[in-house]
Amino acid sequence: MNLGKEIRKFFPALDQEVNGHPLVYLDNAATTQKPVSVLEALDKYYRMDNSNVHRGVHTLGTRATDAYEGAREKVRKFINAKHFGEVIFTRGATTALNMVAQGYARNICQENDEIVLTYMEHHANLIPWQQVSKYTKAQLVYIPMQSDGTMKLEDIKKCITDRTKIVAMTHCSNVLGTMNPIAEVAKLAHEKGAVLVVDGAQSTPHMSVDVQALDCDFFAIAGHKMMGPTGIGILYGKKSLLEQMEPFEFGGDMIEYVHLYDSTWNDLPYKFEAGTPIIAGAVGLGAAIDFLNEIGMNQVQDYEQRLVKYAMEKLKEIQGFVMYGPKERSGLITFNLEGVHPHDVSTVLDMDGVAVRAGHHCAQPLMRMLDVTATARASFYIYNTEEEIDRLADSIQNAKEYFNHVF
Ligand code: 7TS
Repeated sequence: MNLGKEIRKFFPALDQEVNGHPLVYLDNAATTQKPVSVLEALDKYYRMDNSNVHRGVHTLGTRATDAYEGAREKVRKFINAKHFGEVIFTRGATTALNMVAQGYARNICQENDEIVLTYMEHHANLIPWQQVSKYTKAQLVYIPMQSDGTMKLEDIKKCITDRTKIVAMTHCSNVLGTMNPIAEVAKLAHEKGAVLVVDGAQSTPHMSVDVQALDCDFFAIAGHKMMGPTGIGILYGKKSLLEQMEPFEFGGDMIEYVHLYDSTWNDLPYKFEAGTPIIAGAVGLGAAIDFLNEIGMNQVQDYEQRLVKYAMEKLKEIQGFVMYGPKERSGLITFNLEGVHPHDVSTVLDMDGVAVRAGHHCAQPLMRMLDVTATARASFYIYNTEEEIDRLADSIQNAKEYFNHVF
């Protein structure tokens, strides 16, 4: 299947006009559009199979359970997890990271221990660690960052010491597009007996992820950023660590035996899936994975690399265009236009039907490092085209002229 123009027909939301112009959707790092197959999988589930899972022995209950557990197996294969029990369905990447911080790190960290972080973390992989630090008195240590938004391996190495208990790092920055060397960091962390928690929200939709090859200990995924529905995410964890980890929520399905004053927990992964799980969300995510598998993740990454390189060349020609992040990056461009507030840029772009995000992108410490309060960001996916990037460039040029004229 050809990406770009040809694949767009599978995404109904792309086929609309916004403010009198064909929509150019470039806010894929926030969330992606959904193909018909995902919409149909959700529809079919609710129309035909809707039932609770792991409970009734009736036919619909069995179908719903098969669909839910079938989706888990699709995720397991997609990220190459070793065991089925290592794939836990969560509400999103944020929940997955909070589960590790609260259920694992809070119990193993003590005063004088260190939690190593980067300046480019999304708040979802930052605030949970601040909370662990407040509770345990473990110190937060930040790895120095270069002006292009990358980190040197030697700096990473220096920060990971015998005191390090946790290294928490994004695989791919949602602002800079920096792709971090997770497999190397895993080696450094493990040499010091530390555990590596990876925020995979911005990598999993765009490249092939193999959690065994990366050798990360925990890995968080957001389903809605890879064409799945909202409200579904994944926590991957190594079995031995998940077995040590405390449940995040308590109630039905996560128990083995319940007594009046104490209870024991179910096996993995159910120990971490209290209550009625996100059944339809998992089924939708399974359909999104089928769609991505049909394309192939290497093709996805190659295509997005082509798009981002084209966009970088095109946009740098605009006078006053300031781009943040390294040359080698994932498929997004975070930028400012000299003299124009990014919210104004995105408002003018929206008038031309071009959707980009403006703001701090849930990375306030990084904004301070870049010495800005906010930026605009265009982020690409498999259905975007070079023509759309031309529209983005024209619209940014319009914004520049509009504001230069008005002020
Ligand atoms: N981690 C990273 C790197 C992210 O980019 C995001 C969301 C999350 C975690 C949280 O994911 P959630 O699904 O649990 O919310 N990032 C963005 C963004 O860049 N613009 O909107 C949401």
